[in-house]
Amino acid sequence: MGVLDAISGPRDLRRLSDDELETLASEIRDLLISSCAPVGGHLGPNLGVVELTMAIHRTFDSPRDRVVWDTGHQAYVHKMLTGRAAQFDRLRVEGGLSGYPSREESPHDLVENSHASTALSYADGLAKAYAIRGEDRHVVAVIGDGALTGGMAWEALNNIAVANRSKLVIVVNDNGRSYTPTIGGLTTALTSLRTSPRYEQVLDLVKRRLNAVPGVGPAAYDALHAMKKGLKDAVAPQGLFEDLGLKYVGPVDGHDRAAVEHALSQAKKFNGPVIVHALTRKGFGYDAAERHEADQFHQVGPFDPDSGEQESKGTIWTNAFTDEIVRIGQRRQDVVAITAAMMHPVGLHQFQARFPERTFDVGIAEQHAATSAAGLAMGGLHPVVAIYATFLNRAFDQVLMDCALHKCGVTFVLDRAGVTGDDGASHNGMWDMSILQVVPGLRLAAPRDATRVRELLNEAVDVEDAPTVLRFPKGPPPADVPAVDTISGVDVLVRNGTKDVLVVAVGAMASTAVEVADRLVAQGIGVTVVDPRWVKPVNPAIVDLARQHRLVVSIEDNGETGGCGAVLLQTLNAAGVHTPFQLHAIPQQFLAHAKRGRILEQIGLTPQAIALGIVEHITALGDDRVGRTSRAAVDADRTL
Ligand SMILES: Cc1ncc(C[n+]2csc(CCOP(=O)(O)OP(=O)(O)O)c2C)c(N)n1
Repeated sequence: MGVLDAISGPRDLRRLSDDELETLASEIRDLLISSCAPVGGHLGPNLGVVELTMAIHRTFDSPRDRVVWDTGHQAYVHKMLTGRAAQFDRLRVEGGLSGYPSREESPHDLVENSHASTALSYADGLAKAYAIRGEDRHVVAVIGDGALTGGMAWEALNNIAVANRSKLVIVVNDNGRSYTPTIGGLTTALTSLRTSPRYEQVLDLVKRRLNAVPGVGPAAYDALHAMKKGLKDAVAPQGLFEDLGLKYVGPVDGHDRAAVEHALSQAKKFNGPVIVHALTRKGFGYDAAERHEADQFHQVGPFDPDSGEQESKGTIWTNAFTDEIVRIGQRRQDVVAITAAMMHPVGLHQFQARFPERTFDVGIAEQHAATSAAGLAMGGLHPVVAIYATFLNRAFDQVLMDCALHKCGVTFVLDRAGVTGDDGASHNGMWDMSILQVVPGLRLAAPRDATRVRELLNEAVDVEDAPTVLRFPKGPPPADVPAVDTISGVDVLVRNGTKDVLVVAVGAMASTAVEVADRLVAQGIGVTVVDPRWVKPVNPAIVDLARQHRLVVSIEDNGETGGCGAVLLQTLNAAGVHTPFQLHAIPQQFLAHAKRGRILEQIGLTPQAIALGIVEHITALGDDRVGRTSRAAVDADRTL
């Protein structure tokens, strides 16, 4: 039996010897590697926080003291130390452990958000609540240097700096990287703090002397702090956090557990907000991860644990964007690209390699990305902002007021739209087409295949007087779905028999719609399938087509409320077209993690379920075709 097997909660850590703790760290690393190998996950960040997490749980008393993980992707070790190590064989699989903290799993988990840069605000609120309620509890927020580039983190720091009663310890886990190296002035400042050995040596000396004095507490700490401030001015003049008025301990070697514990204990004794600056290495202890240049296994797919070789993802939707944006960049000198700390995942790396001066990594700062893009557009360029669909939520007001109100020609490219699956509720890109519907003037395109990604991207960057958006899903694109006809910009994908059902397929749901059509045609139902390509604004050709059919069906991989189907229905009503309508979309719920295909099955976004729904609806419509359609419904039950 290993040391980890005997850990049922953080308190068990306290009785371990130094040797046992070292063994534990290596067992944790082995389990991280073996459990990520088959399913992938955030291996690199977790390898980097093994000692840090052990130190936190030895110093604080979770769940009474609260530990808030920013983003939450680095909480695997925390899960192992809070009694869940045995469940790691079911990490990130349906019904198994989530890849993020999960309140359902454990009272040690609190924030399961996964959108970055929120931990300090949660922690600020928690610590204030405990102070007001007179509860003697500490709050520990762990935030990476990447997440620290997000605006919310700075809004929180501004408030925390004056929250003197807050028993709040902010651990800055500084590995110098988001996916790729973190960029910006903040990083430069952190680097200066990190690389001032003289400062550290002297500080260590001071600390040791102080600790030799019995009863180290706030007073001694203050003395230390005052001395440190003087030193800092001499050797680290940028004093990032202290200039904000925040107490600062560090930098400390985040892989030296004892040193981290020492720093955390100092911070804990202070009983006010303190920053502990820990230096770590992403992927630490696993050669393949440490050597991996693109992201040090930040988010790895399935891989061979011995060689570290990753399974090929094959062709994904993103690849079409990657190629086409380079082509556009060659032909248009005014096109510039922005990523929010995700150069490779959103496919901008080749554009960056070709046009480094026209590529901006703004850090985890989607709001800034959007408004900076507005500025770039006002300055005569055409920015392409490539982000994951779920993270656009962050920048809604910036898209609305800063881009759209000012009629700025900015193109947003939303990757991982629709159901993404494995990463759970907060990563599904199921909100974008609803929130964007309310933006006046904005044009939204949903490509159905890789060819349409290229086509629509070119059309989007030609729009100079309004924001444009392109959204496409995770994973491999379907084989191209050819059009049999085009009506005023609307592609007709299937036209078969009588005009019974008009299926309006949004983006990636087009190939599903074509399969639906096959099933309906087999039942003797006439179907037209169209792909509007541009789904906002609604193309008047769709209104005309809807008038000519007996049932309109819309299919989209976006939330059902306020999405394309809902707006189409509203548009039809306004035009006096009262053709019966059936909407297929994602139910407006937070979806638990599972494979994308499984979730689509569960929510009924499969060809079989949609076809069945249509047959039932057509049957219920009755009239002169009742005989035929009821027969169809019976057949459908049997064969669909
Ligand atoms: C708002 C938002 N944008 C983008 C992401 C995607 N993302 C997840 S982790 C990460 C990098 C985080 O870097 P850091 O905070 O330094 O943590 P590390 O993995 O280095 O420990 C990014 C960009 C996100 N989770 N949230």
